[in-house]
Amino acid sequence: MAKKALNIGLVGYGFMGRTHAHAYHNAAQFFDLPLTPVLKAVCGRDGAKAKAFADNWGATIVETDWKKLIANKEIDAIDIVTPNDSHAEIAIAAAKAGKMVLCEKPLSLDGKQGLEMVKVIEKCKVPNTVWYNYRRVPAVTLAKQIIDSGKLGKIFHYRANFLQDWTISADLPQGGAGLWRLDAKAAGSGVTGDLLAHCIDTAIWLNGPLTDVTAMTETFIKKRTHTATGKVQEVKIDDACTFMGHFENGSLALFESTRYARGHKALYTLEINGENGSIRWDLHDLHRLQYFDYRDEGIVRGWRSVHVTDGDQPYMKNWWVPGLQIGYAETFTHQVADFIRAVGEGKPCHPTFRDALETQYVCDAVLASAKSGKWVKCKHA
Ligand code: SOE
Repeated sequence: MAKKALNIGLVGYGFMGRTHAHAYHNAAQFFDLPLTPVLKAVCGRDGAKAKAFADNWGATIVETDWKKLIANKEIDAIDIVTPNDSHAEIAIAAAKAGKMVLCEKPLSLDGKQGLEMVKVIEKCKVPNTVWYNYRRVPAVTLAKQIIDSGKLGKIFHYRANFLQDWTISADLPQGGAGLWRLDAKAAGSGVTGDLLAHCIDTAIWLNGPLTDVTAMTETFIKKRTHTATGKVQEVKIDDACTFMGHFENGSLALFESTRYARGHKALYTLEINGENGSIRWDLHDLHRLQYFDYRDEGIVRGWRSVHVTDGDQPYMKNWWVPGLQIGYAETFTHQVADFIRAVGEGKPCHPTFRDALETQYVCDAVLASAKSGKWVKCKHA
């Protein structure tokens, strides 16, 4: 018997919109879900572009006003893939209208705004999640299982990098499609909210809360033409950010992100070192987990490169036969599948808005420390 549909209204149709649309298309084909996700509507300011996107992905409703989309009774869930400065208004209105809300990361411009969103979403008791997709790379989920099993023992270090190189040209304007990430008004911050937020979300998930941080940021290109005004304006985002900190479990944190690491496109790497072992992961080789166990017999002790494609490894029994890998797109499919299962079971789908607020608070502390030059304590969600 055909399963009941869960109708999605997508607000925004850029790069992230495509990743989500693709996931709605294949989640029910690969995972046994209690409801079938259906990308029913697409909303965007440019009606022609929204229609082209909708036609491409089989959505039948096109809107240019997200308020109308939210008011539409056929829509069960609102998925927000707009620039960061509109997440709060749309998410709050959607929750108040009783819709489920899926929000692209980062949750908000800052912790203050994020807290407002969490209050409303929890008061309205609507299912919610934030798309920190890297948790759902099978190798990263496997890292979580290994850490939680206690195999690494006491944790000493957690380090992560997210390196890119796409903003090195001084000719690149700030603002507008794709480039809103360079405009502090639209983005809230630079690499801290865009890239380090991913690293922080994964770190908290794998290693628990951060307590305090000391950071430095740099804006290498101080002025850029703004797409909206055509004028040369000050750049207010952080182009690069490095921070150190402490985790509640006593381990030390070391994080770095930049859009000025020539040669690196999206190099997210993480490493965790415990008393018995270590784990290392790299987005450019995302289906492998590097694992070292000190307790191995001495003559064969060394780093193992685990090819995470086997049916008993996270998510993989739903895909191909062992040895054949999946990629970036499927992390979004996993999030859709997990969200719909959670809805079916009446359970939260992590990261929830509240989980994402914890990340937002760390970002706030990082930016405050970079400004003051002092250690800053992290608030907790
Ligand atoms: C920025 O280039 C970006 O697209 C981020 O916004 C995404 O969250 C990250 O996953 C890849 O890089």
